[in-house]
Amino acid sequence: MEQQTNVTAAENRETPLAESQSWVTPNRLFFVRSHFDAPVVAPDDWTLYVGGCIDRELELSWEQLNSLPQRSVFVTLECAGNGRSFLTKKVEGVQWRAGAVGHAEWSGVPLKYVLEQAGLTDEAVEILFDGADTGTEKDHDGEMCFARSLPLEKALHQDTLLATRMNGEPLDSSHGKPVRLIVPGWYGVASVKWLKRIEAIATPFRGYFQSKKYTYQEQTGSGIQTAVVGPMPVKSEIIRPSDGATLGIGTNRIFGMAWAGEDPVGTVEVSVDGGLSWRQAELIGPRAPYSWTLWEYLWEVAGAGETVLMSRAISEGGAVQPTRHDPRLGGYMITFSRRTCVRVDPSQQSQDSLGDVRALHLEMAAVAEERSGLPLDVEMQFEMGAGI
Ligand SMILES: Nc1nc2c(c(=O)[nH]1)N[C@H]1C(S)=C(S)[C@@H](COP(=O)(O)O)O[C@H]1N2
Ligand SMILES: [Mo]
Repeated sequence: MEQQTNVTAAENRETPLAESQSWVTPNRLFFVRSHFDAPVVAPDDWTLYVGGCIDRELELSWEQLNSLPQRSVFVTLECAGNGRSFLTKKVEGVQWRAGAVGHAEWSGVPLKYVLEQAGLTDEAVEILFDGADTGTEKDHDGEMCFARSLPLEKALHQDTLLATRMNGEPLDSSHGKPVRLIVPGWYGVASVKWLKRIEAIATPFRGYFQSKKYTYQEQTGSGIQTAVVGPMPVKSEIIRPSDGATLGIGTNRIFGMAWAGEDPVGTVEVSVDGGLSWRQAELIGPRAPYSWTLWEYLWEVAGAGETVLMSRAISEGGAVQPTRHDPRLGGYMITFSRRTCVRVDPSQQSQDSLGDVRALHLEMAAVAEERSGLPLDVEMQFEMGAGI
């Protein structure tokens, strides 16, 4: 008889953005980034150990965790290496195209309730999170688990969750079943999956995924320093038309999404002349902290030719998406406005219209209705920093 394994193979898979219609990415389409094989952990066998600089050690069971108050937050999760294949100077790592990003409603227990139960001592400076997945990397000696830390302020924020559900469904094994961390507004690497251990630590963590990988160079007053990938900067993507597409004379719809880390998106601008001039796009549907916003621009095309489309997002706080990749960022934080080359064929007619917006609203309403039937104990507020 074949031996039963307690892992499923490591997997990296993109969200098919070109087919995106909705504000929420369906679970089955949501990108996956796993460095090691995914451990298979049943909720009944799961416990969460909490130790380190705390007053009371805890070992929480699945039931104990779920008896704590719950919260839901809509969050865009993006891998810090998303878009790496678009860099002109190749950098090692997964050669992602644009799809290592997705947007979901995450539900679970705010981490702060568990940390409050444990009681942080004055020595604690960071909270360290261990996943149950282990493996090796070629530039590291021996086996390790996936581990990352957070500064206290972010760990204690009410929206930082020990998440057990994704779009109302229990987490599946690729996304961290049964419990993962969700760190809203930060690159995906902070949101440790298959969470099994939390430790309050007295010195900053320098583990593999925090000091060897997921770092970049930063210019400071005292020279160049190494910084750890954390909050996501502002970024937008053109989803349709695709690069190399042929369009017709008439109205052509340019559609995409934009996100700005902890900030809501303020505005999105579109250029139909390779970045010489910019016009304002229309934002569609909800605009919220941590969440991407869908946008569109109806482009009236009178004549044949080839041109370059670009989009540029500006956060509510005024941060502007860059047009170039800063080489100091290496293979991470790839947010520059990319060029979408299109050709207008004078023998074709285009009649895209805002009718699509209505379809989108109907679809979002249907998702909301379906969601309201689920036994979610959620607090939803529309204030800054409180999800949507
Ligand atoms: N335990 C564990 N957590 C992890 C990872 C991992 O390999 N192991 N990958 C991280 C990275 S780099 C990203 S981008 C996100 C991806 O989350 P997803 O697979 O649910 O989309 O999970 C993060 N959490
Ligand atoms: Mo990632």
